[in-house]
Amino acid sequence: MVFLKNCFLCPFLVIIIVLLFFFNGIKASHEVFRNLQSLSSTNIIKYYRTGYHFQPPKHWINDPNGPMYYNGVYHLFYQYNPKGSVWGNIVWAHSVSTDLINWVHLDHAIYPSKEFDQYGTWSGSVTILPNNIPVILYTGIIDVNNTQVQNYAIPADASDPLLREWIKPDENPLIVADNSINKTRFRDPTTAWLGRDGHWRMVVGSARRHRGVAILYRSRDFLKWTKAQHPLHSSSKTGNWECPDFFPVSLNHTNGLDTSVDGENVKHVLKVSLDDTRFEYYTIGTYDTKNDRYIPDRKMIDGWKGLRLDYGNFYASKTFYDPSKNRRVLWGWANESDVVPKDAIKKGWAGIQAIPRKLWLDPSGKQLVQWPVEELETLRNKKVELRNHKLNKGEIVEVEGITAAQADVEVTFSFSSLKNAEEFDPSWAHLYAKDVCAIRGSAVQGGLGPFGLLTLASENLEEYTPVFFRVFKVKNKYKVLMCSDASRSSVRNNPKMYKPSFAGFVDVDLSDKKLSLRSLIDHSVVESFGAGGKTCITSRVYPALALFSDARLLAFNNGTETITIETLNAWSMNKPDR
Ligand code: DQQ
Repeated sequence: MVFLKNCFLCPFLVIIIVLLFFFNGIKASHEVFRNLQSLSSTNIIKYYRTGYHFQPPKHWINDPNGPMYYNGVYHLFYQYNPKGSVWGNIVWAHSVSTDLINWVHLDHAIYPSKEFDQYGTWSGSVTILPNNIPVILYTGIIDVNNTQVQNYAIPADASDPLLREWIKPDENPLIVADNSINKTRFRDPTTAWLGRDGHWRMVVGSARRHRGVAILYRSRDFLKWTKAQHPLHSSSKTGNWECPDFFPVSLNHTNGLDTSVDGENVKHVLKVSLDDTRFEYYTIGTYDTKNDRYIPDRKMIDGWKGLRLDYGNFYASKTFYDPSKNRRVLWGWANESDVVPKDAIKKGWAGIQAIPRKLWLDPSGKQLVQWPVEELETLRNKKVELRNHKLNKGEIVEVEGITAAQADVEVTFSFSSLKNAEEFDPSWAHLYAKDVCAIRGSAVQGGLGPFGLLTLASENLEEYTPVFFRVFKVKNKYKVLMCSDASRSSVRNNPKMYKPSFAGFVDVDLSDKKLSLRSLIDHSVVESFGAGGKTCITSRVYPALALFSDARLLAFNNGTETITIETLNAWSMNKPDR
């Protein structure tokens, strides 16, 4: 910090950080390796497979598609390569569950078979019509140039409790791009919502040059769709919008709302996935139903620096309304960080889904809050606790007695004063949180923090993934940084492995002088929820030493202010039965 003050190299540092950000090793979700995409793996490497996160027995997965609750069963479809461990040959794989935890894998629901999808069946959503028939809207690829159209599919037999077979009627494609639309950036239809005029609406992600666009369509009968004169929303310089998600949230309570709800005490959320950088952002705003436009609230940042559902490996996410528990549930794809295709082929699989999360509007109206679905707690097994444990500067404490490689840990830290918070260097003002975390990591001693957990740590701390807070002073206010830092997560010598210092700021009231953290640790994933789910970060990591029973879990403090672990509860997590 002293070094950074009056530093003539700082402008160059900032440029380097910005360049690193855009050329960060994260490749487009579906980088195409034609020679590898049908290379089936015979050997499945077990040590990075997760214990309780969703993943099929082998091969590549990406976006969650069309999640829904229908007649007592949860359905999760997802982009899947049945032939290999890199992106390609994409079908809609289909799994069902009655509790969001135990899943049964069924036959693929949708796969290329017709002229209107013969080159690909890409992402989309489900809408349950008022006659209780679920309809899938998905993107079909119709030629080698990746021309995209929007199609629909319906259950062959809606009385089959598992909806095993889906048919693609002859009216397809439902929507083709008109001349104003870039046909290769026209995909991922949302769940449709019903307006008060009795017409359906849905949006398709797209881009006009470098302006991200949510193209709005309307339909009376769900079959004939007409493009509205204006998009629902667009934003300059954000590039192609993938997997848009548009839904209402309540200003009064944490329950979810059905996608068609609007009116008093309701705000709307638009989330988009940015093709250019592989992260997502969302805004909260008003849905002007008269003009069919979405208007983000004044203080929302509608672009790269906007709010994120998750500041880590999390992409192409999608929510659905779960009427059985009156909640809105979010699914997101936690992509791999070992970005070399060779690694995926060696593993025999790639990609997992993050734990489904309940999501609602924070009472401030300024952001969303997320929390793992309560069903996850049924997997909690052996529990260990710490109470009122003090951590002075440089101290660590081990959380012993649980399976640290497959665990759920909830901790509340407290401190007696904010006066030791370090100054936030003004030259960081334009940096992303993750760049600040890269400069002020867990090993850099601070004032109030860094303190937090060392997850997936090896015997002699050669490897660890710290998840921690650091409190800064900015004028008379405080700024809380939360990091999930993969930079020391593996001693494996793979220069292509992506080991970012993921981070987000936490908008939290510190008047009670407490900060809470929950981390779901599962072999190659650490999924963390700061301050009750205000800031969420998922890291994918590949330890070489901290595997299975060799992994350790610790709490640490590397700041001058003494930190108290008020409560720490940690559980070994069971594997779901199925
Ligand atoms: N993945 C799908 C596309 C979507 C992208 C293809 C996002 O529909 O835009 O697998 O990861």
